[in-house]
Amino acid sequence: MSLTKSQFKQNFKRRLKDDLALDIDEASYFDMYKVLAGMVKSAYNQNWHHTWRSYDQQHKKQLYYFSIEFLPGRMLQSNLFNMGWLEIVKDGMKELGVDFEKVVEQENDMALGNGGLGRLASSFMDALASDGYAGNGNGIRYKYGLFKQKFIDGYQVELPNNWLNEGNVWEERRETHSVLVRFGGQVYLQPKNGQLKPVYEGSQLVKAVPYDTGMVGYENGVVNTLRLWDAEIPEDEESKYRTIDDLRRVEDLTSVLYPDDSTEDGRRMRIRQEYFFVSAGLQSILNHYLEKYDQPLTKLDQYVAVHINDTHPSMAIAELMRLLMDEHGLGWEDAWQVTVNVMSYTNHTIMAEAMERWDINMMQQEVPRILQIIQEIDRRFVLSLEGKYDQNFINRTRIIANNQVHMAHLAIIGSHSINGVAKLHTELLKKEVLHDFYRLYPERFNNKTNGVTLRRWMAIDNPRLAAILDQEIGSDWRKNPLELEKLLKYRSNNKVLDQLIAAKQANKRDLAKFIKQQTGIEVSSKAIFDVQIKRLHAYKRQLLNLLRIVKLYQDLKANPNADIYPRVFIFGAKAAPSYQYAKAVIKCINEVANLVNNDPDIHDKLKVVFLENYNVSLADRIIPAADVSEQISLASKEASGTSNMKLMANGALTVATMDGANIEIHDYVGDDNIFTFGLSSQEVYRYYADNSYHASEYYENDPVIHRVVDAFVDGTIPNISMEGREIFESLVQYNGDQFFVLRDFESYLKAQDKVDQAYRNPKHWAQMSLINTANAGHFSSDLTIDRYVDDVWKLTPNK
Ligand code: GPW
Repeated sequence: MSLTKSQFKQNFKRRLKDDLALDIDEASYFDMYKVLAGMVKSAYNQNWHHTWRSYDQQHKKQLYYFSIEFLPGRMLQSNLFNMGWLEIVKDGMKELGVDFEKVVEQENDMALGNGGLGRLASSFMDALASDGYAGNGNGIRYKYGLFKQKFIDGYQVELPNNWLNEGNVWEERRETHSVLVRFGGQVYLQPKNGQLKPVYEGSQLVKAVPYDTGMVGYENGVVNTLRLWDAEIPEDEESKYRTIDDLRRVEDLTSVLYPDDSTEDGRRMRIRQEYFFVSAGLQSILNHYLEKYDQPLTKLDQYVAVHINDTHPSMAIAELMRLLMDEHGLGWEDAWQVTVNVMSYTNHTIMAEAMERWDINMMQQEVPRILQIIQEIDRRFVLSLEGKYDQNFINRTRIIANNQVHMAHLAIIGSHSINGVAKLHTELLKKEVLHDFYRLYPERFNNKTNGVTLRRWMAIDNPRLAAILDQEIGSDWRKNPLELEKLLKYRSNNKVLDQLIAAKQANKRDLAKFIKQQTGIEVSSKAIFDVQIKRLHAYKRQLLNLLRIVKLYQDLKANPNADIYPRVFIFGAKAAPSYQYAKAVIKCINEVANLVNNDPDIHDKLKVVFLENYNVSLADRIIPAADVSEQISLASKEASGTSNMKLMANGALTVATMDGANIEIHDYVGDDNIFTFGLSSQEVYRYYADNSYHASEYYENDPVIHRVVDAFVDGTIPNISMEGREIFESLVQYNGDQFFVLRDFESYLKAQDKVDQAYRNPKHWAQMSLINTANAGHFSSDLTIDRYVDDVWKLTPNK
């Protein structure tokens, strides 16, 4: 896909004319975006075609990554970059007098995910293609992506995210690959040719239409497929859709992404969504396998791996059983063996409330045949344990209990591999949360620490840093991330350290400008840019950060000359619309921001900036400019975290609890290049065991905590009477402070004091920062994918 600058300029102008009948000076930025994206797509379509043809011809084993969320963000720059065109296009646009950034900004984020889980799925798509593996995505083409967040009077307001309204240049509707998915009705089993076959009454068929998007590998000619499904009424079933309700239930299947992160609100529509994309995906996999690979289904596991990203796609286990038995005539034992060998499962949380359990009656109504099969899996599972394990053990591990279907149990029993997403997380799964299953299937458990797309977060988003790296260690780190370690040689090289300082300064100036534009707030790029970007959740403890800001404010009010290094606190976070506590925290952060930013006593010492609508493209802007990365979840609660990795790669220093992947970051960079604090996960578990944590004691006995917590109810922070009360109560009520905010407060303050001191020595700070960047290669999703490929999916790379 080679292209020279003059070719690009010529083609671009010609296509503006051919496609839109416009000269460059008549075209809007949106016109230019569409034309440029169109050029990109026609250029990779050849390779896309090649890629799938070569998989089919070689009968290559293919992975299908099933995920109810994908979060690629904007794709124009990443596609250009992966094709090796980005620099040429940037230069060419400049010569044409076009502001390239404005063109880039025309693209709506593809925001079909909530947070880390969805972003991980997309970074895996990039890594699979870039490492040259046959790995495809399977998901839902939501009409509305994750809601747009606005702040009105400091409150979060959710607006619909109609990302498709101006069309989506990247996708391709593949009508001929449509399949039918059955919902509802009654199902009976009838003997037929020596097998029991289902007979359906009163069920409804929905047409699933795939929309495919090319997943372009980095400079290797590979283009894999992300297949997202839309729901339509089948042409010859129209007579069965009589009521508005019937119509709506089909529309709803793909209309909106559920905005809950880590909690399950147990909605009927969600079950239908899950079954919809799982059934459609598996049908299309089997159709393709039978047609193109022409092998018996008993060998499916040699050619197909299906990965389920958390439990949302776990009905895939029962659906594959159904297809193999009902549609293709396999017996239970054969089908089960194939299914377990094909399926693998990643768990992303230890929090019980985030574990999906579906009401059995709801499943009976929506997916009766699937429930039947799950009941049979459960029956056989129980049978296999009887006599070997006691009744309690069986009741704890079986899939169906108390009229609920426990989806994680289904996922574990039906998969050959179960992994956590960071070392600690996997250990906790084995020792605590899934211990019973670990006893049953120790060989199935393995760890796969998450990774991130360093090419996006460093090479594309932080060109100033990338230029320094290229000059000093060469540009191979893009393909081989561990090359970043070569940077360690320069840890005492003043020239390099100065360049790093200058690059960070310039990035901070860019962000400061953006902040001014978005919020009107003036921030100094000389201050420490202290960043916490992630979903708003109690366990992630944005409140801990906020309590410290309130303390600094009180300190400065009491002593305006207090020696505090100027700091800008930058937040980005959405709260699930139904999550009242999280929304109260947002309101409080916004009101503290108002208070602090407008108090003349504070000068420039503290600024608090809560940027609206945190999403991938906002992360693209914030991350290169961060000095400090807040990773302060209560130990044991954050399965991995991934913003910690992106931020360290960009040279931010981490303030970290020993949680999730922070522990591994700490292991790589060493104690001196990270600021750790807080309880360990063992200490947290000990508190649980003896029930000995009482937050009120910290409130009563620690005068600093007392004063800070009181600020939420004594009028210090204006306009938060309800929300301040809610936060206050959540902390001090009996058995309050579920996430040990007050317990970790003092230790957090100490860690932050060290940050404050360390930042005063710019050279030393730059050195620590360099060490973080140099170690970030370990957290590349390319390497994570290599480990999945070797241990779990057993794929071979493409030539
Ligand atoms: F609850 N994660 C997420 F486990 O973003 F399903 N959404 C979710 O619904 C869940 C987990 C679920 C996150 C984890 O909280 C984070 O620690 C992890 O880094 C990320 O998934 C990717 O593994």
